[in-house]
Amino acid sequence: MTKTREKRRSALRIRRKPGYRRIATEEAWAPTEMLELYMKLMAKRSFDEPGFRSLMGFYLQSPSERARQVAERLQWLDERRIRDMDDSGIDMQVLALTAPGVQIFDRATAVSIAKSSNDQLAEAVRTWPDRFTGLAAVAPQDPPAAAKELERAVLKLGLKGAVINSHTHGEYLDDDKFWDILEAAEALNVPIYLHPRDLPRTMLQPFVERGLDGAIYGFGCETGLHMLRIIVSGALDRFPKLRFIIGHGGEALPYWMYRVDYMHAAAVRSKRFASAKPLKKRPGDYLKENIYITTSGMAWAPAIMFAQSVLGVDRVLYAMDYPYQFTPAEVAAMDAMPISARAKKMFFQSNAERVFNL
Ligand code: 1DF
Ligand code: MN
Repeated sequence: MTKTREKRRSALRIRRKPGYRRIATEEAWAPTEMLELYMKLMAKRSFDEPGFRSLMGFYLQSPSERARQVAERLQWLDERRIRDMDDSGIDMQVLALTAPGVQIFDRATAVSIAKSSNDQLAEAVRTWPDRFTGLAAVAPQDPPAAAKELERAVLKLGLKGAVINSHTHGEYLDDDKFWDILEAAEALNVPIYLHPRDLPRTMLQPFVERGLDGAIYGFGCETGLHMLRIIVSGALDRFPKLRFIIGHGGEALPYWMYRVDYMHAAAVRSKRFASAKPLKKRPGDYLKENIYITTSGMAWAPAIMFAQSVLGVDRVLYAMDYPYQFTPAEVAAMDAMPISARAKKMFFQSNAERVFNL
């Protein structure tokens, strides 16, 4: 580390040896070819994906300096990224293909870009094994191919799970046509990181009218909904060992847990909602037993401590959401959280080691 970097880091009071490794678990990257394909799609007038245009149009086409920097950093899978990690006290990143990943593409393109991006990610992990690890991209557009790719990525490439960027062309993983993927993840004993993306057309309008369709609120609503759909569908009764990870403080679900449990039981009892079906456990039990949450974009001690108190300190993991929220100062704030040294090591290090089998 150069003198100025060392100074910058100490000005932020990020301790060099805090007594744990800081593992950031929702860190985004993008192959240049994929961003080029995004640009090509957006150049087509017939490409009718307003949510995607709102999101990726900003990062790839706006003159904003922040957008330009994010787009550039997404493509760094080398020393430049490691320098940012050093500056912010991050020892290791769990990398995932940025949203919406391959899920915006047609089936053939999605299958092919998932493979090539997993190969590139695995190459970076091989080069810097103590700094990078990663999750496999898969194409839900082709569930059997996605299951096979997950198997290849885990068994041959050493990746640690799958990332699925929420809906695929407006469809959700609770639909049993996607269950090849859930079955493969359970059999391989790897987690699925359910990450937000641009809203489907069916949800977009009321959010976009007030600029709420992005990470400010829309992402959380849609991804929380997706996770809850999976829970109430019974998918986790079918795949009881399957583990999901959701970011952003659990997309508000821990806060909702009491009400969801109450209302789900009431709905099943009263038969008022034909599609509310009985489950083996309460919805909140799946949240506590099948789901882990991360703190991407939610570096806020009260929310984190609340989640730890309802889910358990073993289920809440640190994430930064680099480069979208490259905020070195949050690391110092998280170091200073008023929780025990043991809980802090679990938060930054050992939960991630266990969940991702590092
Ligand atoms: C944003 C946020 C974009 C997250 C992301 O991927 C993303 C954003 C396109 O702020 O526009 O992953 N996020 O996870 O909060
Ligand atoms: Mn993210």
